[in-house]
Amino acid sequence: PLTHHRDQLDVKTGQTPLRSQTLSTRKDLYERDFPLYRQPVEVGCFSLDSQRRFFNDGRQMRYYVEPDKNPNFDLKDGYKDRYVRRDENVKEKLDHILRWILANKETLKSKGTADSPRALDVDFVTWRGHLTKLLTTPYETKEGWLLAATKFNGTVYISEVETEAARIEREKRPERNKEMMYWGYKFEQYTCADNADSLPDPSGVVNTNEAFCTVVQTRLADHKLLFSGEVDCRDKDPNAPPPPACYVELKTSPEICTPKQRSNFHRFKLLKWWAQSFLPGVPRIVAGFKDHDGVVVSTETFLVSKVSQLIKNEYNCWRPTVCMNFCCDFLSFVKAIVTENDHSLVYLFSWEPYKDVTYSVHRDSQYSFLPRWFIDGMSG
Ligand code: 0WD
Ligand code: CA
Repeated sequence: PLTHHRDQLDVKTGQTPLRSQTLSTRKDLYERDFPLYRQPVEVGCFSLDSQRRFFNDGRQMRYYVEPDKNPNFDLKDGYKDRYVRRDENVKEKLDHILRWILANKETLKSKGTADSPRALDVDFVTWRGHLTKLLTTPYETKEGWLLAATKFNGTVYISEVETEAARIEREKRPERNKEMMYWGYKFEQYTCADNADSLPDPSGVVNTNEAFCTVVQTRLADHKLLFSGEVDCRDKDPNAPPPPACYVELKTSPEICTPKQRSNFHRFKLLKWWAQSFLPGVPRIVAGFKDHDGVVVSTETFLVSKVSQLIKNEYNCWRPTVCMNFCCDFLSFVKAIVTENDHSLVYLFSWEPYKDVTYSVHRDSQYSFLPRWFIDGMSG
């Protein structure tokens, strides 16, 4: 299945190795039938409170309240005096997911074999956001990525490592940029209520430590996946379909005024929005379109299942099948490389635009990310 890896000749033997050591990201290699992607099933959820403390429940769930079609939401409101920002210097890696796995290990563990006594019945554990980056890789021209992979009890854990370029960008982020990051959270506050029968409270504090995350299980071709993603809110109708079908993703985007802007929105932004929501099976995206002054002046609902039709007439556009086939082949590539079961061993996969995916191996390094409490907790 790994036919398009670049074959490298071994310098010493002059032979082509059994499998090649890099993976191409060229779009045309992934233009084939859509791979099997099983309907994602929610197997649990967790919450992070205002102090970023973990709870194995849905206490941070919020409820979608449909805004006016032409609202007047001032996203700048509260930035100076009602904003508590999560500390981005704290690298949480997979910790919250690992906590959730530990809390639910008895229901998750498969029967096991003599080789691996009580393993999870999945091939990969990761964040949804990491998979989103993989899906969009064949179309990405600006930002590369680093993904650390470790095999433990037969499951490969994948955790992102911040690239040097991303760290530099983050540290020199201009003030205007920081404020615009707040705008997205402020839009959530205008459209989400804490209870099914209450209303949004735009006079409150925006605290980005708070999060509600779904944990889903699914399969991409022969890869069994368990991943978690942050969910903005759910349909407040108690008769709405069960999760993840009742979830709603909220987004903001600059107002579209010209055909060129519409085309760019379809070609670049909808790719990221589609990939992020398609993965966990979130069916609906509600977009707030904002003017230059940070005021949401219109809203629009996008059905994830209709996005591919929406972009069909766009010249030189992205294709869902390329995204999914690349992700699938990347996971096969990882399976072929990450063979040693060792919690202190990290295979670091790296990618830069216009290059192939490569990897390096690191033992007991700064990259090790499975904490002691997880290793011990899973063995006990
Ligand atoms: O360690 C890391 N490198 C990362 C950790 C990178 C990305 C996320 N995280 C963790 C955080 O614990 C967070 O609670 O991921 C959680 C969210 O995971 P996800 O759903 O897999 O991430 P993603 O799909 O990229 O983002 C979903 C939402 C974002 O909403 P928009 O509409 O902007 O896509 O999660 C928020 C943001 O609101 N978000 C984050 N929250 C905390 N830490 C982060 C982050 N690094 N990135 C996005
Ligand atoms: Ca969002």
